[in-house]
Amino acid sequence: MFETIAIVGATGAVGGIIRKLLEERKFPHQRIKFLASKRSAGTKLTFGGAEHTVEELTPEVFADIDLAIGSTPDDIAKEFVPWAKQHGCVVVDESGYWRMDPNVPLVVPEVNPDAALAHKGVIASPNCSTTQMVLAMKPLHDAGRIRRVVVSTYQATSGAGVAGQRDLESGTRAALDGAKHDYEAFAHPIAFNCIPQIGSAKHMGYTSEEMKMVHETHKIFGDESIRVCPTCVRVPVSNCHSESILVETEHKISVDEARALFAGTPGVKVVDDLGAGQYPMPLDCDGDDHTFIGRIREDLSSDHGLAFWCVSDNLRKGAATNAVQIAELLVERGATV
Ligand code: 11C
Repeated sequence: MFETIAIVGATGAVGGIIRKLLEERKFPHQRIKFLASKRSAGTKLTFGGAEHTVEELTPEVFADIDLAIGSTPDDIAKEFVPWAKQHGCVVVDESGYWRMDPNVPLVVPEVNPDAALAHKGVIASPNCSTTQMVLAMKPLHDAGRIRRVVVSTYQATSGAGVAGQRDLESGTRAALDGAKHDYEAFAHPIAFNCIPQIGSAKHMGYTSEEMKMVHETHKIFGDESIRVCPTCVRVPVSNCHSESILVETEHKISVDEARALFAGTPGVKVVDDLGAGQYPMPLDCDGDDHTFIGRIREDLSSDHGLAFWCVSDNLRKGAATNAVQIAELLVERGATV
């Protein structure tokens, strides 16, 4: 068990969900601390029926913390993780900063749990769009070895933080009223629009968000031969990322086999009856920890291809839930130091 645990970024949207999950899932601990920037220090939060005061994130605060779950911007994670390590505090980090560090395992507990056990003090949780895709890929890769993935994402505004969600609501209201709206999180209007750019221009015409999907997938499966072609698009949906995924496997997997494989995968729920109009949609998956899969069908353009639709709550399984599951895995397997 970790005696003293902490949430770093406790006042943020994902930090709030982590707090709720630790409470709901009765994460074992004796003391808990809530850490945030100087600006948010002093904020009162309730946990386990008691009121707690948010403390400022400083190097010294880690002296008596055994496990920290962090959800902060990359620059903050860059700074605080070494502070925590110096004090022997294990960190599960939700930011993008440490993910590709060779000394930091990148973990989705249903996909590569063993990687977490070899940690050197820090375990990273992947980008939300990667997490749901690798979870869906896992049973197909085990059964037929995936050679290639073509993925198009339909990403919710909550991925861009609270400002992204504010932009969707106030931008939509302004558009309906014929008024001007100054967008905070997006370079283009998100109301009644789709923006085919998430992150910055990074590599050969791909964005940073798209390249995260490529590199993180390789690291999680430990297999750089899987070819991944992503297109990441911001859509006017408040929460839950959707993905249209096409995988090509070495050994053919039929639609019925794929449906059975998905159904037997922990963390996955199949909703797949086109005739009855049943398939996963963001509004139905919001607030759920599962990753939902539907529209499973054969690829009409190749012999060994399968196409499907995948929806997951990007703030939960895409962020908070995955981080808490990593912490639970460390406790279950005794990898607490
Ligand atoms: C988005 N996926 O939807 C991003 C947010 O690397 O953790 C999360 C970025 C990250 O905009």
